[in-house]
Amino acid sequence: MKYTILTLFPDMIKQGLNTSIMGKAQEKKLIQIEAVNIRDYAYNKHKQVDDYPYGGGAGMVMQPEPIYEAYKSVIEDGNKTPRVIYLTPQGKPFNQTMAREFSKEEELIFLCGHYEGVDERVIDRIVTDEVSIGDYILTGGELAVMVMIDAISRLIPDVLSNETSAEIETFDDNLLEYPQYTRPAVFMDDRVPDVLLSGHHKNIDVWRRQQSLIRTYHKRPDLLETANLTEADRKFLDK
Ligand code: 6GU
Repeated sequence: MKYTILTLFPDMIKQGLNTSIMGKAQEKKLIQIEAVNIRDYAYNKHKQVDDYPYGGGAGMVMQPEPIYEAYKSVIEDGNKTPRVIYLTPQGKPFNQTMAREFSKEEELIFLCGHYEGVDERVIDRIVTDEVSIGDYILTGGELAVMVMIDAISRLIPDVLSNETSAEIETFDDNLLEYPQYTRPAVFMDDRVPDVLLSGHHKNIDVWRRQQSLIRTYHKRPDLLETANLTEADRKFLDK
């Protein structure tokens, strides 16, 4: 997967994704991250990339030309152009289903806005997807891009090791994950549930499924509306 990020703060992206699993994934060439500085495509000698909003009002608006030029610099000639994701609180809420869908692409371009926004005309021309990472306002799209790249990349084959596999986890059936325990078996008089020490794999699976259901019911009941529930799950929840 190749990610190209159009941003005013390329170092923020580079540094933020240089460590841990994202750093390893880059070393192993499973993902490639290119951060393009929009300011390099500024039109005037002061390297200015924003201006006052037409019609007045607070703040500054990012001008269309530098963004368009930055975009053109990364687009190769050909009939298939990559999706261009604009990070904005007005976008479609990002979730695991979207992460899975994006992870199947060969290349993604992200546009990070700043200030009060981006001139609408360049959004109309280059953006294919508008995405938000939640109902709150960030100062810029950079943190949101890092969140998306992390969530997408861990679904790409071989980015996670077997030990950290993404095969079974929270949201796979739209349910939260069951609780986990490790040694010691007793911590401050609190014992690990007996079933987990029993070695009885069938019982462990049943217990874990029930824990997932209980947790989801208490912490995120909204998820149960669209969860993949079996007949046994429904019986258990009815009790
Ligand atoms: Cl994607 N961008 C910005 N600037 N703020 C946000 C956001 C994105 N998602 C939530 N708040």
